[in-house]
Amino acid sequence: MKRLSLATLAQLPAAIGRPAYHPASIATGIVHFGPGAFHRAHQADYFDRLLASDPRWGIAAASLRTPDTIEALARQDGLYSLSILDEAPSTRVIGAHRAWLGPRDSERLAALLAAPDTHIVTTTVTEKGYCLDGTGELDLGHGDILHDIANPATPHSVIGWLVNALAARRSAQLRPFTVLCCDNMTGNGAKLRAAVLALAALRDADLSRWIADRAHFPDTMVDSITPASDAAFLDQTAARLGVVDDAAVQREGFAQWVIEGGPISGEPDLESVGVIRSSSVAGYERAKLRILNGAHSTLAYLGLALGHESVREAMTDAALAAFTERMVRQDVVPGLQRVEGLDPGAYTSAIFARFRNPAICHLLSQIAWDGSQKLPYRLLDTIGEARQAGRPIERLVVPIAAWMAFVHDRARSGVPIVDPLADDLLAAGGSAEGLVERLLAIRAIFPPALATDPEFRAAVSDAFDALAKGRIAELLAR
Ligand code: CS2
Repeated sequence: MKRLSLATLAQLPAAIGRPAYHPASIATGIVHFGPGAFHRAHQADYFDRLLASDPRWGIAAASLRTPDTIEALARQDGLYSLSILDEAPSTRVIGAHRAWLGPRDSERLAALLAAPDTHIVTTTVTEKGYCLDGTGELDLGHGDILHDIANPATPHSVIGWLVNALAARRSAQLRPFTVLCCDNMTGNGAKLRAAVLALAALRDADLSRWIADRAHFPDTMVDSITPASDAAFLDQTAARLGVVDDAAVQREGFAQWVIEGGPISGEPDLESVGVIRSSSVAGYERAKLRILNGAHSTLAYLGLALGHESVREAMTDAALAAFTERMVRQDVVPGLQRVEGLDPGAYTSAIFARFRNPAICHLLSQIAWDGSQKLPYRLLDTIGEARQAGRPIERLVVPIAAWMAFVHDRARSGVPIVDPLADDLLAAGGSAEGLVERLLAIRAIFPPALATDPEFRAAVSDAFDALAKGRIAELLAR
């Protein structure tokens, strides 16, 4: 079978959408770090629609670690298909990527980051890619950061790349680019900015001040359920397109991108393609992380324990679905601040409806990855605030205990855990005796105030014991 490329684009079936611009004639205005499925299905979709009216916003995609996606894009002239899986499914080809840079293309990447036409840098490197410690600040003991301090011109981390590129722009008397962090972290832009300033300050205090004064790192909220592209999906896509597409992605119809504040001069008009510019991104971000992602992680750890594979399957388990929804409505929503234009009740209902989308098979095991990085934003912040305000936590501790039981199960069975702290987790999770205390002692996950709170400790231990004794139904009835 032939492959998707500029040469085969014209042969695709009529039902497949294609770029409304000529991919070879667009300019590069965006550099993106981490071209995984979420970027290709979300930000690239917005830029693809923008390119129909403004050819300045092609993307250069950089992957600092894994070359697979980059190689697939290279084989396909940067083209890939996006399938929207909803009541009326559709597939269209995206041609927004104009450069694809792997771990060996450092010089080209540095040149693109320093180019006058590069106005925006976007990132989806997952929570762990920012090298932050348990308090959300740059971890100066992280191997990549130690490397970047010693070798500023050949960085390993995205933080090092941003500092180096901003230094080059300052030397060339160019404006800094705007950095849009698109990962699921509370205050994502502010955290990335603080990390960049911290590393820049170690190199040159004036550089750090220049970045602080001139560069923008708005907070963003990104949302669209994007299951990983497995072999079965790639086969179905090839059948639909009539050509092979190794970089194909799928997502639900719903997508949202909220960016803090208005655009500054020179930035693309993202509002024209549906991006929301808001002064209350923090509120949107918190609601999304705590309701959608918090419920996702809850369904993942409890659902896997109950033998379910996907979110939609877990949602057919009446006890599990009802427990998760009760936890969100009664324990998560009361802790959220009011956000203009966002009704938490209706928002929650819409999210649970999305989880039931029969066209999407989103694996719980995918959501269970990187629990150590996700739980703080998704559940522990809610629990910490609930304790301070005297709200109940008896339901909120159940997913935390379920994550601990998941770690224990993996440690006993020898099935690897996908998590940057996997070694620490497996070491702590071997024996059930004292496991809760050992995991609570990991400072990169549990803030001291929570880890030493007797009521929280007792509630987690109690829920973990119940899970260990197979009394999951009792917990779900809470
Ligand atoms: C999921 C998210 O994998 C996960 O942990 O919770 O990727 C989720 O699907 C997205 O944040 C939805 O916007």
